Amino acid sequence: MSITNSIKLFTEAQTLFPGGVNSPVRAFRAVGGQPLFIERGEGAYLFDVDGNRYIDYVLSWGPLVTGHAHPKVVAAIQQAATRGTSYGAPSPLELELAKSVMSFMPNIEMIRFVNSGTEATMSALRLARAYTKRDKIIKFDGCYHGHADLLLVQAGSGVATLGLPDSPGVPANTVKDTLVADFNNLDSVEALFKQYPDQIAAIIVEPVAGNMGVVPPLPGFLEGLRAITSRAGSVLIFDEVMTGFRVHFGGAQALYNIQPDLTTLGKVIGGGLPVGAYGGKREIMQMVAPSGPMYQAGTLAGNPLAMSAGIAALNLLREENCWEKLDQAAGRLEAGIASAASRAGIPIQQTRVGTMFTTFFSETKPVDWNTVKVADKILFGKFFQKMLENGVYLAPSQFESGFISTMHTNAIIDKTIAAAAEAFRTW
Ligand code: HOZ
Repeated sequence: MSITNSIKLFTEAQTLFPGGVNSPVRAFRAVGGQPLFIERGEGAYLFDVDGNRYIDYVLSWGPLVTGHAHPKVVAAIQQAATRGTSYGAPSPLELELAKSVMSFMPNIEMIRFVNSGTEATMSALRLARAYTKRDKIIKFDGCYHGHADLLLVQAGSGVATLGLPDSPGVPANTVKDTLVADFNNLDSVEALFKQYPDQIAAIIVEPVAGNMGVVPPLPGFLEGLRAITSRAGSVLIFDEVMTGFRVHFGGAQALYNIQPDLTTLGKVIGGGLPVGAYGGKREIMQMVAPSGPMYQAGTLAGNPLAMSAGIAALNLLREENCWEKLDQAAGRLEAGIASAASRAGIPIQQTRVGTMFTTFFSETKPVDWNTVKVADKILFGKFFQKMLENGVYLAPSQFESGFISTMHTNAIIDKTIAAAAEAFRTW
């Protein structure tokens, strides 16, 4: 497999962009080799600039649940573009996407569209602080909620991938009210509420952790967070930027039947265009300007192209009634990789919830950051490279999630399983 053109482009990119990329995990630092430069995506496939084809399980880090360049999503974007690319004024498209999102997630009574998941989480936390008139927030070790200063504390995703001790440039004062608890450990949460009575504005959680690799919540964990926050008068925020429409079309809140106060979204609801959103209880959302005093704004918020792509993508999910098919395809992949590893005597922990999955090279069941970080990153890198050689594009980090789309047919899944078997056979 030649990647000559990617090599040339990466050499130049390193003179233009820090590390040659515009988002750190893309640089392949955790898996060796160098990033592939992509020419186009189609269905379940990515094509690089050297003409190599890969089955794609990154899917733009989650958004592309209907695959690359779905004709209906593309048509929606094309039609929208002919009517102008941004108005800086309300459009009917915003109402349509809002109502569509709410039909999948009825806990969202009011919503505000923003441009990224980072914007969504930082705004939701500002809102929770405004609503409760408290300053402290709790996040979980290994969870990642975007790169806003107040959340870059013991974060997953790129921060964990690069082994960074969080980020310089974040003033100590900005994070002095960010408390960290252990995922799946209610005692660690209770201890913080005991230590800071009446001071905690919110808990923000990835209800299925995806940014330390996929780590499902243990039974009772999310229920416990709901009970603790209700008792303490704190806001429970489900960060469903990744899990929304991914662990279930109604997100983790539908899958586990928990009612968060606020939800943050992104990825799938933009159909592959940049978007984010936060929403939830009307009483809380009415604090947002201009109906209330909590200020948050955005020039491109509610962008007509992003709204149109999101509407088309969610319509496809609704019309095709395809959850079962997606879930089965992901289950087939999960079982196939697990059995290929077991036949080769290679210990892995294969996790999956809905369409999100991770292969951990570990003998330890992943339940939190402590049990995740012991996974063998070198072996993951080896697996990643072997899969790539066999035409399968996985997330280039042990601490990320893989994703499936409606374009991943059983035949494509079986090819992936065969690639994994081949990788393990030649281990
Ligand atoms: N933080 C993103 C995934 N968890 C990575 C985004 C990217 O590198 O494109």
